[in-house]
Amino acid sequence: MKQAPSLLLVAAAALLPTMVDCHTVFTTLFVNEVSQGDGTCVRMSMDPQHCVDPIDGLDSDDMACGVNGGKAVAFTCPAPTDGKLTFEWRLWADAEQPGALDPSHKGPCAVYAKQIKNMTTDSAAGPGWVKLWDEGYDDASGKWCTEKVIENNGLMSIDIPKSLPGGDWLFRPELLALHNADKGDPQFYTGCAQVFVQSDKTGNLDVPSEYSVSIPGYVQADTPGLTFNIYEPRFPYPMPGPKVYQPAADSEMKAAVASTSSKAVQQTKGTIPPEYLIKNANWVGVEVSSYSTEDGCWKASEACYDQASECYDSAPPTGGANCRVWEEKCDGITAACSAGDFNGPPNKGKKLQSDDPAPPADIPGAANTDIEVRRRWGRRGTSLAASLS
Ligand SMILES: *[C@@H]1O[C@H](CO)[C@@H](O)[C@H](O)[C@H]1NC(C)=O
Ligand SMILES: [Cu+2]
Repeated sequence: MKQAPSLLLVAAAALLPTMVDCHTVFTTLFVNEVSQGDGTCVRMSMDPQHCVDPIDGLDSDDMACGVNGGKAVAFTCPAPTDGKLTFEWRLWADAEQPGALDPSHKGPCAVYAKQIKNMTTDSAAGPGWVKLWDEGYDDASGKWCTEKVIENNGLMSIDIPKSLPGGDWLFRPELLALHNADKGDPQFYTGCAQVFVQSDKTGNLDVPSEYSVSIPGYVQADTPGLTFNIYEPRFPYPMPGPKVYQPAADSEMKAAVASTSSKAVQQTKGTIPPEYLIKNANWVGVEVSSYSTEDGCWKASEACYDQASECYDSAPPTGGANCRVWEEKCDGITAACSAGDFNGPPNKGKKLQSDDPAPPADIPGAANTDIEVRRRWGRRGTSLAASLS
């Protein structure tokens, strides 16, 4: 039974030499169930052949936001203070084939977050990470978290805790596959979403040290949750990493947010230009300058193709479908120039049809809602007890 997956892999690899084996990659962020577009605001490996691979080395800086995750992407997606974030995992980055994760990849999931002062220059790797949610093995359903992610078509959601201070944040979904953990090979998958939290709270998240960890550094090869044998399990599963931080319910959170102001912090960096005609991951195409001469026409054609090149060069493994749509616009300008129509551009300012795929299925509810509800009940219970005594 344990041999089957690897035989399948060998067979598949022989048939399709370019096919990547069945790991996974975080490709797409949804804010309040709205897709931000494949790769938009997402730090992922830029290598199409290896973007779905697990992180190589527990002490690697890639543990923070994945391969190439140390470099900011151009866009940071805004989200309301208690907004819902959904992370989509895929077997194939460009969704050329469906699927989120191979069923053999059983293990826990988590979402971490880190407050960022400067998205361009601050390091993702290093201290300051808090865990907002995790789930390991669910006794009631007999399922690992990764199995639930597969059932949810690769979608994993959390609510942003209301009391997180506003500004730039990295949100880091994490899957840990334990199918080879008994052989010393726990497989971490991660990436990061750049999110601007729109809150009227400002200041630094300064949490008690037991909640805040450094990534890499928060797990070691001998951490019990990383050596767990899923074929001969001895539950409960020891969840790796720090305790989950529940700022909305914790009184220390008030102290954690240094100052408050009455206005929501305005995003100034990493905004997506509103006038774009089409977007591909972290690139947008903007209209070329108007022209009324032959020379101007050819210059516009060239400027259009220059943007297309930037699009392809910046496209992550989720693909360049919208770069091709943009290129067709350039072909249209070129055709007009060739035909002697030197007034343009044609269809000036017209939005182009975007190929962003819809979510693969219904988006699941936030996984950390349970925690909040339980805490609220807990508090209500306490105050009820107080009023009765
Ligand atoms: C981040 O740092 C860079 C380089 O020092 C600077 O140009 C940029 O303005 C900074 N951004 C913010 C939001 O402070
Ligand atoms: Cu794998």
